[in-house]
Amino acid sequence: MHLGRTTLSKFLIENISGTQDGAALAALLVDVAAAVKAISALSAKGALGGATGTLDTINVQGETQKPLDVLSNTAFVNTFQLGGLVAGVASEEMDDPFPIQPPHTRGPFLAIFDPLDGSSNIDSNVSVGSIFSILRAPETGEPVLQDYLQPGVKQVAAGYSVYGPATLMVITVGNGTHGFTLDREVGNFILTHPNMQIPADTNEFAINTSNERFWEPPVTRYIGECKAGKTGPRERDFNMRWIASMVAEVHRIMMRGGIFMYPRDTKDVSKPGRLRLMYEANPMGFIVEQAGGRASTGRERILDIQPDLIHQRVPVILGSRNEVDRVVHYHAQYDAGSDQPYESPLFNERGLYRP
Ligand code: AFP
Repeated sequence: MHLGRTTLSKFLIENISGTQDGAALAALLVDVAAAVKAISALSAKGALGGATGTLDTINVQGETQKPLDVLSNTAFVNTFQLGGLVAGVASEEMDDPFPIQPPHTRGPFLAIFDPLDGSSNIDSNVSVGSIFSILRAPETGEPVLQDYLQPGVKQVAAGYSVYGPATLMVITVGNGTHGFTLDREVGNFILTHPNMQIPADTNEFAINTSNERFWEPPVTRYIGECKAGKTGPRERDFNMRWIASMVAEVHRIMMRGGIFMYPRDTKDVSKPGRLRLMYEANPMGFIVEQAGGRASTGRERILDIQPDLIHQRVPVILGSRNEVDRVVHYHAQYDAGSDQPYESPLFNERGLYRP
């Protein structure tokens, strides 16, 4: 069923072009869509387009790069460099932020992105995606590292794309979260999911349970209660998913609810989490909150974190607000040394946490 033929461009003109920097932001998001289309075409070619396999290069994360990682990064960097709407970019695939230099024109924004999220899934043809975050650039001059290190609440736009059977873009500019599907025949993104809302409750959790022995007690408690199902304190059965592509997990949650968890664990105590704040947790946190969900580290709202490093990692617990609130409550109880049963006075008879 087509919800009409509102294109991304028409949507942006109608919804943001009249706001501060709105016209420039709308143009920037159209540029992002162009990069997404290019990556979608590359991804769809698979091995025929040289997008699979492994390179002999290692990125700043210490991860072996895939050709599609590098091709996607190039697509975004070229788009931003030629678009004249950003003053600098930062990427999962680049050690340091990259200022836009003459003869290219600088613009009023900074773009921070994970050009290809879920790289471990490329060769197995499982959905991957891109994630982006847009911040305001300094009024004048070349941006320096500190200019990028803004908390998530400062984002002016964020979004992700999913390269699956269909290619989708889901974006927010702070007035709700909206989904667009690529009509490949004409090359337009069509508004198919206006005002997305995440159900407040869910029976579905997503976590990499191979890390269970490294979890903190509140996470072990929460997942244990989910696995106990009808016979346990939650008195209902849960389902589990783990795709290992954050974009695909988040999109499933946007469509039917759920809780996604990559919590702090003791597997590598030098890393407070696996996921990166600036180009995974912050943009996804903005998108999820704008759809009525929550995004927390378990101990604080992700969008409130003051970043220290461009590739900083954080714990991520996001999705259906009543479940995220419950996990946050369990962390608070644990940190306070309280061993109250889960039916704490804060939870009503249905076991839902009431602030
Ligand atoms: P890659 O892009 O290196 O595949 O990492 C993807 C990711 O950052 C995120 O998209 C997944 O949710 C998570 O890592 C999967 O991590 P595990 O491989 O440890 O399950």
